[in-house]
Amino acid sequence: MKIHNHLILTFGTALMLFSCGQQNQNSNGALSSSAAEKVYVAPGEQDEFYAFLSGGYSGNLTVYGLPSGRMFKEIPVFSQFPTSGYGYSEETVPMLNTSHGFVPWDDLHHPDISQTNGELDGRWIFVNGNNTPRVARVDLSTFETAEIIEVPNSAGNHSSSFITENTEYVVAGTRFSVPVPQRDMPINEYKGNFKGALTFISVDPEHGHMAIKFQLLMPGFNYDLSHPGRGKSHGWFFFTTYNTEEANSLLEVNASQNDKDFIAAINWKKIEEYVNNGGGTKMPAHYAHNVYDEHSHTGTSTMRKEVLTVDPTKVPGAVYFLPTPKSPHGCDVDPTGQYIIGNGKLSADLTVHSFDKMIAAIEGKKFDGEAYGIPILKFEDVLAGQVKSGGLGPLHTEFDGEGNAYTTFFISSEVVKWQLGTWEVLDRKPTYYSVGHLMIPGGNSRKPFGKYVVAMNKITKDRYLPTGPEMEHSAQLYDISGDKMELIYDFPTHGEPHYAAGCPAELLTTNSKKIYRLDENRHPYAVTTADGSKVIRDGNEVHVYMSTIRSHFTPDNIEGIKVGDKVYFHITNHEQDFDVPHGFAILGQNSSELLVMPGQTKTSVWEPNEVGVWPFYCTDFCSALHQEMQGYVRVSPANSNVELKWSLGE
Ligand code: CUK
Ligand code: CUA
Repeated sequence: MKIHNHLILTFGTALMLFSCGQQNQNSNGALSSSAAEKVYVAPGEQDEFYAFLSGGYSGNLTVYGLPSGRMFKEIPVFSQFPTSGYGYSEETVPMLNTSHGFVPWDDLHHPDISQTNGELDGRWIFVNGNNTPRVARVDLSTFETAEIIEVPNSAGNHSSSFITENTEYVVAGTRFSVPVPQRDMPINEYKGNFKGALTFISVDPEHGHMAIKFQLLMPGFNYDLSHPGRGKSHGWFFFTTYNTEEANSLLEVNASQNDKDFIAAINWKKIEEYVNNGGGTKMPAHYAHNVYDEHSHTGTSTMRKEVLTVDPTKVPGAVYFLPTPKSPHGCDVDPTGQYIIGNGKLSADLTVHSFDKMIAAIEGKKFDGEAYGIPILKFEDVLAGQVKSGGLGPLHTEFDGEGNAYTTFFISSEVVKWQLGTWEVLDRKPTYYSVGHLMIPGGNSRKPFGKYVVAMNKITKDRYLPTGPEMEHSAQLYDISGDKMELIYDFPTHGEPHYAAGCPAELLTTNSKKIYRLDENRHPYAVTTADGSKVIRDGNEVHVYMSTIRSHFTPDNIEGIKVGDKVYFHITNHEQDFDVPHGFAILGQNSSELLVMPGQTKTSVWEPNEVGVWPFYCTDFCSALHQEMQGYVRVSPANSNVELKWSLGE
């Protein structure tokens, strides 16, 4: 066994050194016909699982099927997306509003599906925006972004957006500590002065609406990743830290000085009780809260002015530090809630803490000093065990629900399977190459579904036909139903996936929305009847109330528009059939097309700057007469007296 491990490690090391060349590194498994059968989903058949992969710097979330690796959809969240008009249409622009103005991009890292009693309930998926700190909620009945809340006093919202086991809270921990409140001060006075905000955002159990409940103002470390307690540890949340040195320059050296950093254990129930009893300090803040209404098909952005902050030293018994070697990245909790795994990225060993031991040490008041008034527990007192992995650069761990854990190793490019409790390494398989996160459907819950691991790799190189200097990242699918992992498939991903979340297909298909009901359309500019179309002038603003049905726009001829007008096309799609959107685009429009779902209303603004007769058309091939789905707008000089009129079929 040991020799076997060594052989594979050498192989992995060789890959690191020589992987720029062409090699045939397919294992027999990936080429065998049984592997092909395992991933083959025949035409017309459907996948067993959904997988939601973060899109990283694409700002979006992508939806795949497992085991086929087929991409079904890209859901725009933090980025403008011309495919649907998200972030371009008047209704969706407010979703990207922030205290810094309209920010049409972010870096999306960690999807997490809502839970009830520690099991996936498939209602929503939460994602974080890393750069301009935000948390979004995507509705899994519509697969659309339903809400985005900005996180004040935070920077690099990375230890996010993980949820507690009844979706009581979604967390947002700051990667970069910053002055709180923000102010003009010398950077080299960081140490002792910057703060790291851990934000707990409550989630309304019925509608999912988010609100910042409190922000815990922690010492100025970097809060990297987090996971909730579950089962016995429900009520706690765990965050890895690095840069406990509080360095502000050349962190690759200066933040690697301490032998151990910490996992911060937060008893959020205790803090919740404290704030419910009037604890905490209200601090002026400035952050956007954007909510999309499914009936008006419109987002609204509200600026919030205040946030409740909590000083951890004021709530005894709520916050502890667990020493963890060595600049830990991933912070993962097993399905029972007993084990908290810290992946020290500069260490070969994985550190596993025991929840029971942590509680015993707290009760015994066995502390090893404190940091900024927060008690530090003794490493040996909380340690459950160490996994002598033989790998290098551990990043993230997931669980199969059968007592096994799977950890990714970035440097040695592999996934290592090990056993909880014995800490014994059971299997290891190479990844191609340099794996970051991995995902098992339900792997971050009390009830993982096992069966597959998806490894999300940072370097693609020779896996696919070259596409210039830039290659899409590559995911790899392993069958984990047997004792040994088997690599069965590669598929390209979009953007840079970090984490992912997966669930059985039937959890979502039963509630999946097919149309928006026209009789429930509450959009102020909707046209809900066949003869309701009109064009209204209000100064130099013109509102076109337009409807669509296969295969025409009503109206399709408009005259009396003038140069200098601001023309709002409010398009209502009268279809009430599944999968029949219509699109809208007009020549010279300074935004994207619209894609309007059945029963929905969407608005595009056009400011014509030249006289002429300008065509518009439907962008989605909706019927045999789709090419006939077109119209004209006549634009006259600013001082013209051409009368406003509109028609269809005249
Ligand atoms: S991070 Cu990307 S591989 Cu943002 Cu979860 Cu570890
Ligand atoms: Cu409507 Cu094409």
